[in-house]
Amino acid sequence: MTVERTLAAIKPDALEKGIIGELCKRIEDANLKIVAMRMQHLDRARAEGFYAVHKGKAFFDSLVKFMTSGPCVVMVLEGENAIAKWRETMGSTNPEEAAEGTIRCDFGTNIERNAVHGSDAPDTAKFEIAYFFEPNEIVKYEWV
Ligand code: IDP
Ligand code: MG
Repeated sequence: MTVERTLAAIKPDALEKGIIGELCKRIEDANLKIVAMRMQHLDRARAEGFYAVHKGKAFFDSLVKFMTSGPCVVMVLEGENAIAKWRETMGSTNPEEAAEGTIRCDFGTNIERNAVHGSDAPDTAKFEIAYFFEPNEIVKYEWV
């Protein structure tokens, strides 16, 4: 087991639903520690840069529009196998295919408005964390 960090985001659809607290609770219940957190309303350039890997795909323009439609909560999560664990806690991209009890199953509206984001691999986690946070914005504390 290795301690990892991953970038998580609560997307604008989840803020509209008033479930920030519920989602933070699920994060901590999954033994993932929130070590950085900020509310941020992405502008177009910021959202396009974040999702650059999807540029050219049919859903890209709509995704950018959605992600800039309201604020997000961006976070760094830390824990053992944090990247895979957060992906499991979120569930599949399409809420209709997401396993029962996952966030996207419980709160996703459709394949685009799916409540949360999570990095998918160590290299993307590194890029995405640095995209939103300076090293000195990531804090250290122990659970006792
Ligand atoms: P992920 O968020 O589960 O990693 P990705 O394939 O990386 O899924 O897609 C990024 C985001 O783009 C998704 O979370 C979702 O909001 C949106 N998205 C992905 N596929 C589609 C699609 O087929 N139609 C509309 N939106 C999509
Ligand atoms: Mg992805």
